[in-house]
Amino acid sequence: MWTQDSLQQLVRDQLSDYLFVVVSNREPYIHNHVNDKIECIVPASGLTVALDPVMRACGGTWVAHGSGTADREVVDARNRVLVPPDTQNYTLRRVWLTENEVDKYYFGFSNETLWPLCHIVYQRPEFNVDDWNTYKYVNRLFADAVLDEIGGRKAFVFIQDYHLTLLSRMLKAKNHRIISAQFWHIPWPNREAFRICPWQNEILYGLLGNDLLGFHIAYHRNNFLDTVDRTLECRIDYERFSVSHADHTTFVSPFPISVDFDRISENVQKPEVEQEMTALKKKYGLSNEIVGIGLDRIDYTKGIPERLKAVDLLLTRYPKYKKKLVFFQLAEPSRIKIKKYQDLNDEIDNLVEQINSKHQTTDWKPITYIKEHKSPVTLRAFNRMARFCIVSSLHDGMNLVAKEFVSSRVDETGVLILSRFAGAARELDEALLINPYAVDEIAETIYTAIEMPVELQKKRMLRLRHKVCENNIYRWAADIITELVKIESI
Ligand code: ADQ
Repeated sequence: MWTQDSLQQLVRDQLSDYLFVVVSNREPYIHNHVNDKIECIVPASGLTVALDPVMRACGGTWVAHGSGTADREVVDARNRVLVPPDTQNYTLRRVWLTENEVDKYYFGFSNETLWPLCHIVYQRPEFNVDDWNTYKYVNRLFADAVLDEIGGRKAFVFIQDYHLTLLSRMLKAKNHRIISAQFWHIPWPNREAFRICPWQNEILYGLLGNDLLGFHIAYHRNNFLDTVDRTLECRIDYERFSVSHADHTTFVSPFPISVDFDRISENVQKPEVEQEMTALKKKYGLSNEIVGIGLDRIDYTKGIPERLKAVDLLLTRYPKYKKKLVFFQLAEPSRIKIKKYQDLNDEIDNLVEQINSKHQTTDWKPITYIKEHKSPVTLRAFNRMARFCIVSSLHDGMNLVAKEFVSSRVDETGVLILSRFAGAARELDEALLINPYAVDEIAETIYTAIEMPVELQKKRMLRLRHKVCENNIYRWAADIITELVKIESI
């Protein structure tokens, strides 16, 4: 079983000569001005939520875009600040970007091109050459910051996600003592989907600058290898899952990401979570209602309208649940500068209003929509109060909400309803699996979840908890580090 301590030991034993550097677009802690104070928040991002415990264990430096309104005020002369605020285990080095750069590199190329390209949810990607040029330029800005942190030392650079596909080659061109791994947090689509990208060669070539490339599941790894095979002149070894291109070899493997099971299981039992549950019950007038939850960034990949329609259908088909069921949709607005996200926000607002006005009575409404960022304590409280949690992603790399729900269920009850098209479904097959496009199927599955006897809930939940406990976030990081060390010694 991997723990924070055993991961720390692994890093000490295997990487002691190396500086450990994580690079991502999103920063793990954001400082914002709130009224007259500076407040530090943890963003709603699966990537940062997963990697923070790894950095707490490993120490080192995390390089990321400084996006908070007060970020510049808390850094030193080299743009660094120690985080987490209470324990200060590692350094956060902030990279500054102009509004124009953020528009084109982040909202543009990353989220209007690569995001819809890799998620097959029938949203057409935009291909804009200006965005692409800015994306290249911003990758260079990140490379400069990372190289500055490393100096001439040996370093293990762990690059995150689709915002930084060109980084590894930029780093290695300047410092050959760098080893790099990159983890792709979203799905990799089939080659027919990827080949429409006018810059596919540059992106694939960029990613193959890494020594190790990780995906959540073997299916995404296989799609990637197939894409490379059809696009670049290269040699693929399907025994070792490696790609040799020019004079460099990249190993490509699945590493299913996870959460800090022990920490969540411990935190949900703290008095502040109990107090929050009491406060929430009072605020929303709950006594013996059946509570369902959905908990997401507002994104068109997460299938939020589909699940709300399923709640509507359930109540139409089984009116006995009227006044008995309350579904809480917690949702943090995300990428709101992009038109498709604005439209989705409007669609959800309208749906909630329509469904509530169709079913509500004087003292009850079926859906409570909480559209804001919530603290971990509040999220844990909802996870504990829920009879069922719906994760209905139309396509998702992994989905940590599912694993957080399981980790929170210290009482071993509760039912997870999980999309077959989320990477998490490969592991968590004791959940009730759904096709998220089939509203009728979701509605019937909610019915099954509500009616499931406690003994059966426990049987399934125990198995789920066992899996998430064993395949925790420390194991994910340890597997990547172990693989990298193996590659280094080949
Ligand atoms: P995301 O698409 O960001 O991650 P996910 O894995 O579901 O998605 O994580 C979302 C995180 O945001 C969770 O930790 C959740 O608790 C939190 N959150 C949701 N709503 C919130 C709210 N209202 N307030 C505060 N926090 C909230 C990407 C990929 C995923 C992959 C992760 C990690 O899209 O497939 O699982 O990276 O690799």
